[in-house]
Amino acid sequence: RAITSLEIGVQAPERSAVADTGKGGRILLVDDRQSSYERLATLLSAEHSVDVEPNPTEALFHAAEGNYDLLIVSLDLNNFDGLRLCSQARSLERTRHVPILAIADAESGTRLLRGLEIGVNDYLLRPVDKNELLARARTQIRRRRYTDHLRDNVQNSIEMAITDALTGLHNRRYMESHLGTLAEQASTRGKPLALMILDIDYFKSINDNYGHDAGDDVLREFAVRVRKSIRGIDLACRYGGEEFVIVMPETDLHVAGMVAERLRRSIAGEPFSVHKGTKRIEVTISIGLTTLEQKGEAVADVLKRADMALYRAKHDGRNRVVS
Ligand code: GH3
Ligand code: MG
Ligand code: MG
Ligand code: MG
Repeated sequence: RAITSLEIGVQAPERSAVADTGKGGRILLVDDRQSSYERLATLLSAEHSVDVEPNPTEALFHAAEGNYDLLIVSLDLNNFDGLRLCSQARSLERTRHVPILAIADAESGTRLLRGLEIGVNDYLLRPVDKNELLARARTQIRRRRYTDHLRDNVQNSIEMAITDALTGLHNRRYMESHLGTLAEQASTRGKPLALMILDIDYFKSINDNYGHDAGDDVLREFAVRVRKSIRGIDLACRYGGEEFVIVMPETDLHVAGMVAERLRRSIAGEPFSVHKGTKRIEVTISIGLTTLEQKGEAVADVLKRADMALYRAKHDGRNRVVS
């Protein structure tokens, strides 16, 4: 059954423009008494866009799907316990952060107290006063937007701290903080772990001949091709200037050798576009490959072995995989 939509009045304005007013929110009103929800929806729609859902089971579904800024729940629903909806909304990942404003009869003191205990953010007693309703709704919506904003900022900071800005791959710090864990997991589970170091051949001459920007273009396009060649559980990072490390859990030397060879060919086989596609240049890479040799082996030793293999790949003529 489709949601009862009482979108009376204004459309929700642009989010950024109203971030500090608490107006223009999307509200889901859960109430099964027509006289009550019609009045509340009409009052709220002076500032917000309002959907009404009389059935709490349906309401939970809509709340999870609908990206609401606020749930307003009547605690004196006829056919269902509004408290149960509130507690379910608090436990679902998709609705956990959506504020809840409860509406209750003056006699519902115990239920209200219980509601506040399970995470209802604020409440109003009937008969609901228009200005108080709008003020409390705005406060909750404003707070929600602010905490969303903070959460986004924290998320962005974390991503920036572990990502290489030029290529979008993980950075060296992230790789170094995870390699130990991956090696331990491989050891305890008795699974192989492969690691390769990739280095672009004569990269300095790309910079010298075509400019630093062209060098950056090559690094970016290189990262795109790396991403296409690896699985989701593999860890690819930019280890240094034009040096990359790929860690492949549950991968033995034979399979890793095939992946490395495929990657080498994907680089050498298709020239790289630089200077906005006006110029194409041939690029090759050398790869040093190794695997975790014994349980509990130090990751520094694994890296050293891969680096020695890379050195031999360079020495033997570049554009090759050595293990
Ligand atoms: P080899 O085949 O032995 O690896 O030779 P190479 O020229 O690739 O190696 P070398 O280590 O001599 O040069 C690497 C160059 O990479 C030097 C440095 O200026 C350049 N480089 C490092 N980081 C960046 C970057 O972010 N952008 C660009 N464009 N160049 C970079
Ligand atoms: Mg070098
Ligand atoms: Mg190089
Ligand atoms: Mg290098």
